[in-house]
Amino acid sequence: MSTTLPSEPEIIEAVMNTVAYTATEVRQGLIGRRGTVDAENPSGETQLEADVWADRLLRERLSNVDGVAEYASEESDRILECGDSAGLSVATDPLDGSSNLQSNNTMGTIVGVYDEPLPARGTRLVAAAYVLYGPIVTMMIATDEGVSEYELGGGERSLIEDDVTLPDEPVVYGVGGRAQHWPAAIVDYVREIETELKLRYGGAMIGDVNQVMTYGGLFAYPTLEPHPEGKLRLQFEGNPIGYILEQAGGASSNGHRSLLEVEPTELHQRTPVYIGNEEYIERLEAALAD
Ligand code: AHM
Ligand code: MG
Repeated sequence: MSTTLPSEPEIIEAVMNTVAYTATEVRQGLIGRRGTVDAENPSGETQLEADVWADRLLRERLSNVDGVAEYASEESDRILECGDSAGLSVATDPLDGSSNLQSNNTMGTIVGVYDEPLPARGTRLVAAAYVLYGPIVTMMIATDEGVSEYELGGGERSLIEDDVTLPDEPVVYGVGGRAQHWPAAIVDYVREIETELKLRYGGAMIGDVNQVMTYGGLFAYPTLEPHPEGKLRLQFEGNPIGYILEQAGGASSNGHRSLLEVEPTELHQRTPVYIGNEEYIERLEAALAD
C-alpha cells in the first residue's frame, strides 16, 4: 500500500469540501442545542451544547481527511495528532459568535490550514475559510490564488464569485467590546471614522467581517481595560481572517503589524484584531503609535 501524501492543493480541497458538507449539518443541528453545558473552553468561556457538538463533528471529519496532520480547536486544550506529520495542520473556531444563538442572530465557522505544526505564524497559512450562517449559508475560501465565495446547500458548494476583492470605497465599521473599556486612542479613532462610515456590529466576528468583505470598511476588536490581550484568538480567529482579508486586497493588524506576522507563543493566545481597507488600518496603526 502506498503511503504517499496527497498534494497540498488536494489536501486543501478535501478540507474545504469537508467543512462545506459538515457546515450544512452544523446549521441543522443548532436546533435544540441552545443551552449551556457545565464546562468552559480553554479561554474560560462557558460552552454551549452547540459549540461542543460543532467541534465534535468537525474534529471527527477533518481529522480523517488524508493529509491532515493536526486538528486543533478553540473549544479544546489538546491538539489532536491525526496523520503523517508531513501533512497540514487545521485550526478551527467551530461556532464563532455562538452567544448569538440566544438571540437567534448570525454565527460562523472559521478554518485555518497551516503548513506547520500549531501554534504557527499566519505566514504559514496555505488556506483559510469561513462559513456564514445567515439567511443563506455562504462560504468564503482564500488560498494563495485568491478568494472565492460559495453558497452552501445540501452539502454542496456552488460558486457565487471568483476573485473576491474588498470594495475600494469603504462603507461600514464595527468595533467590539464596551466603549468605556477601549484605549483612549481607539475612542478618538472611532470618533473620527464614525463621521465617515456606517456602524454595523452584530456580535459575531464572521457576520461583521463579511459585511466588510461586501461593502468595504473596518472591523475591530481592540484591547480592553479588563482584557489587555484583546478577546479574539490568534490561531483560530485572527490569523485566518487576516489571511482572507489580505488575500482580498485588504489589510490586517494587531495594532502594530500584520496579524500574520505575530509570533505565536500559545495555542489559545489572544490578540487585538483590526481588519479592513488598507487606508483604515494604516490610520489606526498611526493612531495607536502616537
Ligand atoms: P466566540 O468565538 O467564543 O463566540 O467569541 C468570539 C466573538 C466574536 O465573534 C465577536 O466579534 C465577539 O466575540 C463579540 O464579543 P462582544 O460580545 O464582546 O461584542
Ligand atoms: Mg470566535
